[in-house]
Amino acid sequence: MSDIYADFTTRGLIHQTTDDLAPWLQEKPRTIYIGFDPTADSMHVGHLMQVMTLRRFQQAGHRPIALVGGATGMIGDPSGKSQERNLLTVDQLHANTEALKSQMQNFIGFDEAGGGAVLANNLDWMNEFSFLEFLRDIGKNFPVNVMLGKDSVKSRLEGESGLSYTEFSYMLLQAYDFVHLHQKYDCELQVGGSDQWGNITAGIDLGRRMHGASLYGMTCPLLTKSDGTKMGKTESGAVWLAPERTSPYKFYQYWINVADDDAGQCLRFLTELPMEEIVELDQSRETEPHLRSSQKRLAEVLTQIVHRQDGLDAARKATDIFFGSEIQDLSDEQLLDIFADVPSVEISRDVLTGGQFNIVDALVDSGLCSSRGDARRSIEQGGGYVNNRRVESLDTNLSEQDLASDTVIVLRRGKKKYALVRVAN
Ligand code: 545
Repeated sequence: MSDIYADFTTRGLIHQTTDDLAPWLQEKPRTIYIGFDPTADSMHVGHLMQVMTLRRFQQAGHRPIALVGGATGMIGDPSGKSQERNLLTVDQLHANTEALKSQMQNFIGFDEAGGGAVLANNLDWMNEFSFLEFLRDIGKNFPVNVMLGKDSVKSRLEGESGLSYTEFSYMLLQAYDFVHLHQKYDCELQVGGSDQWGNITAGIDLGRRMHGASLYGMTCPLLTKSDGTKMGKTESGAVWLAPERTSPYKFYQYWINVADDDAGQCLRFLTELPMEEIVELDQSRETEPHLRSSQKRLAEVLTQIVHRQDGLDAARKATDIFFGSEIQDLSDEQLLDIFADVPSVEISRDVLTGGQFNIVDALVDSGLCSSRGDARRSIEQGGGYVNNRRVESLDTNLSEQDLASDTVIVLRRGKKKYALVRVAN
């Protein structure tokens, strides 16, 4: 088996482990799990690292279990949270669970029947328990003083907001999952972000107390930017993995714009590129930073994994359009996504069908030119464009043929200043 532990180490993917896992992972295929609570209907960039970690285990010949926390999501993990969470409704949790399960399949080839990777939902076994049974069989194994020593609890008790009995109990549920997965699938290792250490070790203790089992734990560093802030956040919110929430183009652009200081870490933590290539890219950031080779490679490989080849093609096409390639065969949605931040002017369809909207007026009305004189000069100097095609004459009137999609015409002045003409329906 390939030395996956060595690969993790060189990539900086290991924060803490309970044991020296290197020989143990080399010895034979192991079963490993990571849990994801259905707090949303999609993962975002912050969770990408963990799914990629599961994938790495699978590619190295181990068996991953992706657990979606239909039960734990009902409660809410206090780890890393400074305040009590609001409970999600049962309907919401159900919808989120289904969405996450289908998203997981983009990353991991599940084949439980064939002895391969497993997609599990802890509601399936937690639903079987009565409260009394759980307290008697599981709760009895948890000394409260140990629970009070966990970071997730300690930091809450020290802070202002405290925590409810409900969230206090969360670690019992996650601990029991580990034991259940051990019994059912011989799962021996739980992985998570560094915030999960307390819950992982709670499961290890429970397994030993209940069954004398030897279980292992490993945490990864959390993905943060060099300035200490969270990776995967923009002004407009999180960068999601679901294309309905963050388009493949926006996703691609996020990586294209990653800071040089963060690119090395992203390449190591998130991609499957070999270390030799990553080291070359590190060098390229030093000697030829203007090429932005790291960012381009990151954007390419991550968009391809998350959005497949189709998504990558669409993202590239959109990027080319933004840099001036001719616009055709796009939808309103795609164009509005590419040109989300540019000014626009609305006209009625009659004006367009009547062929009365002169290009000079269009450039002024859309805000691209300050006056008709300015617009005329622009066109005469070859700096006026419709759908990235140069406007040859001042007499050009916009017509329905100029629609690049159902309702959008794209105007450009000079190299990069864009505006949209939108037809009101
Ligand atoms: C539940 C039951 C288990 C084992 C684990 C869990 C979930 C765990 C937890 N994990 C986080 C999480 O975030 C929401 C995901 C939405 C798609 O809360 N108690 O569920 C994050 N996790 C990945 C990493 C993490 C962690 O999914 O472990 O550290 C983030 O990097 O916060 O039996």
